[in-house]
Amino acid sequence: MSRFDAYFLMKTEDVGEYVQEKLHYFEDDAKLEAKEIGDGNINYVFRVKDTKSGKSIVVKQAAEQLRISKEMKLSTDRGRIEAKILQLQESYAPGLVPKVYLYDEVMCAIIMEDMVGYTMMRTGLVNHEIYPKFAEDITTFMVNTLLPTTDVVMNHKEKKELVKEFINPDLCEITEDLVYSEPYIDYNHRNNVFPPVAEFVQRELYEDKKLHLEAAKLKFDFMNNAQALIHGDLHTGSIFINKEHTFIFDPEFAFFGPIGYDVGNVIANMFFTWCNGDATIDNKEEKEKFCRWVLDTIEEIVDKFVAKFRAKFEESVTEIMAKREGFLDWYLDTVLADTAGVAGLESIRRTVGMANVKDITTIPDEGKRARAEKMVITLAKNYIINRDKFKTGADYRRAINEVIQMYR
Ligand code: SR1
Ligand code: MG
Repeated sequence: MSRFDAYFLMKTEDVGEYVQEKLHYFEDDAKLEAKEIGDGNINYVFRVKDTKSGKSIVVKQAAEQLRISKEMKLSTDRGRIEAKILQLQESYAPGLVPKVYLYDEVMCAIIMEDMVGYTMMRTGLVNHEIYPKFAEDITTFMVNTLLPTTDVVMNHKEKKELVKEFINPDLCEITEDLVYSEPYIDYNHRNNVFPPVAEFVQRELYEDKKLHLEAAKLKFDFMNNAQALIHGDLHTGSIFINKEHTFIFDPEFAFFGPIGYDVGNVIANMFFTWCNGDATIDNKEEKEKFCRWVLDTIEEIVDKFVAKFRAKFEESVTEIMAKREGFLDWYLDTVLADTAGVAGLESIRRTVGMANVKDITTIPDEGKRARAEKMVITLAKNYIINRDKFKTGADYRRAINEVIQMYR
């Protein structure tokens, strides 16, 4: 009998003993220290370190109540989904996700590789760090993990089996509410609207019926387009990075959904970074350098994604009808339209919805923050309404430059 034979929410003082019981990773005489390092909205994340050898490991435990709101409850099955998808992603994109050492169904905990020497990307970006390899790594990750799980490549029966395993109703419901609905109609009264932009939000989001219709269409795409096994929450808080390499983690929102959901999330979150740099860097050259890198990266992400997607499609397509002339162009066009639509929805929800981002909320000057929020929302509406027109990195750059000019 062990005290870890029945679920309870661990505290820092439990985690060392827990790891020693479950895994032969540290020596028996290791001097273990644990620290809670999670800053997400949902789970508890501990780093356990042996002060004698310097080795460390991470334990992520799913609680029934969310950190962001004790009233929100979620099935702890998300831990199983996360452990399973991390193992699958490791096989498709080796080295780009942390290694899973163990998933414990009883404690709903994953024991995984500690990404030592890496920083959470959002934190690094808010400190205006530049990551030259990011566009390369993130596009490799997306293309290599997404395309192989589509019907273009995967055997259809095998894919249907995986769809069953990755049914993720509780976490999908969060996205359906927080991303696709509440930013337009605040029916749960949990939007966080920055008071200086309240009138703007009222007019531009709550009263724009044309926008509501487009958000509704995209919501039904999210719910019904089981295109690929997506990460489901690919923002800069789900990435650990340094100047040489990138790790993508935290895929607990994974399910079979539209590829554009992941790509759009990355693009939207990079523009929050631009807003932060533009509003908070005092030194002119430094600001120009950082902001230019962000825009170059957005452009590169789109173009590299398209190029790698085309190449991998050609090399790995197995489905007989998907090999017909013109299919790849049509298929990629739908992915790119979803990408722009989701970039818009993610931009809006992180600005006015329940789960905001530090890039925007830490802008200390009220006027600059309000300007940033208006820019994000204006750009986002363009992405959503004109989503069929965003096909290249240059299309994004043009739209971003237009909005920058508009708010000069
Ligand atoms: C209630 S959870 C709020 C948000 O945090 C996660 O990272 C997801 O993005 C979710 O929408
Ligand atoms: Mg997360």
